[in-house]
Formats: sequence, C-alpha cells, structure tokens
Amino acid sequence: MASDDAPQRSRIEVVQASITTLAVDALVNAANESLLGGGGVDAAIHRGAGAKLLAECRALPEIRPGVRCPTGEARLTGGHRLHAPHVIHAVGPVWRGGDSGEAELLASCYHASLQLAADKRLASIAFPAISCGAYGYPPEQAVPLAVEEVRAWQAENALPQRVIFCCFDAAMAELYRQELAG
Ligand code: AR6
Repeated sequence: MASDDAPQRSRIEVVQASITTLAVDALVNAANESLLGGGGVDAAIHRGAGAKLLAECRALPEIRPGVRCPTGEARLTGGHRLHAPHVIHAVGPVWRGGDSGEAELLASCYHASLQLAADKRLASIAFPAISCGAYGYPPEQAVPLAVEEVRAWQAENALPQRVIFCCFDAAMAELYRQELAG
C-alpha cells in the first residue's frame, strides 16, 4: 500500500506467543551487534528461519570488526523458512542504569525498524520487547517508550499500518495492554 493511497486505520495489537509463529510482513529480532545469533528471541528466530538466515546475516557488511549493526540501528534480511518474509534485526541497548543513553537508543531501534518496514512498503510488523530479556531493560520503562514510538510513527506515516507487540509471557502482555488502554 502506498502512503498516497486512501488513508487506512492504523492498528496496534498485543499478542502473547512466540514471535516465530506470526504471519506478518516482518518480524523484528532483538539481536546483538554481530547479527550472528544469540539466545532468547534471536535464537528462536534463527531456529525458525534456518541456516540461510545466518548466512545472509554473515554476508552483511561489518562496519567495524564484529559489528554489522550498531546499537540503536536495524538491518533487513529475508525470513527464509519463517512465515514472515522479512526479518528486521534491531540491536537494543544493554541496561546500565538508565543514564547511558538507553532510552534514546531503544527509541532509535523502534524508529529504525519502522523506517525499514515503511521503505519496503510493508503493511504489518511484529516487535518483541527489545532489550527486556538478556539486556536487562526494565519493562516498566521499555513498554511506554515502545508504545510512544509506534504511536508517534503511525501519526505521521501510513505504513506499517498494523503493529503487533508480541510477548512471550502474560505479565509483559498485560503491561502493553495497560499502556495502550491508558
Ligand atoms: N517470541 C517473543 N518474545 C520472546 C521470545 C519469542 N520466541 N523469546 C524471548 N522473548 P531477549 P534482549 C522475549 O533476551 O534483551 C540475545 O542473545 C523475552 O521474554 O531475547 O534484547 C541477542 O543475541 C524478552 O521479553 O533480547 C542479544 O545478545 C524479550 O523477548 C541479546 O539476547 C527480549 O529478550 C538481546 O537481549
């Protein structure tokens, strides 16, 4: 859908599931700067996509040794064996107490991911709770930030029209629901 088409109502949804099960245009991966896989949602996405995803990530240019995507940025690949045709690998900040630019870097992840999706003219995207696992970002602070970034984007941009916050556990899903209701 082009942004100059008739305006469509944008939607934000909360789903409790493994993100790998979702049939959306793009899944966002909570990756690390190497883009060569890891634990958590990154492991699940690489497991679901198969070895060709790792090969595609390895082929992305390194901007410094071992860094294919700096913190706060995002990169696009195919989804390979996933239902989703695209994966957007975003690198969230490690939580260091909140005074090390974490909020700006996390906001930048959401913004960069939405920008890549819009550039590809994708209509739907699913985000995990970036940085809220191994990277230790407090969900009570990450969730309002994620919701605000998506709302601000959708106020200005037609695509992606459908944004899903995909949570592994019920407590996280409830945080998003409360934030969206508020
Ligand atoms: N579907 C949806 N959400 C999930 C899934 C899943 N299959 N698995 C975990 N989560 P994390 P981070 C949730 O640790 O904090 C990796 O090793 C999880 O409950 O995956 O950004 C990378 O390679 C949590 O709420 O990502 C990096 O090194 C959220 O996803 C590092 O971890 C994010 O948890 C990134 O850490």
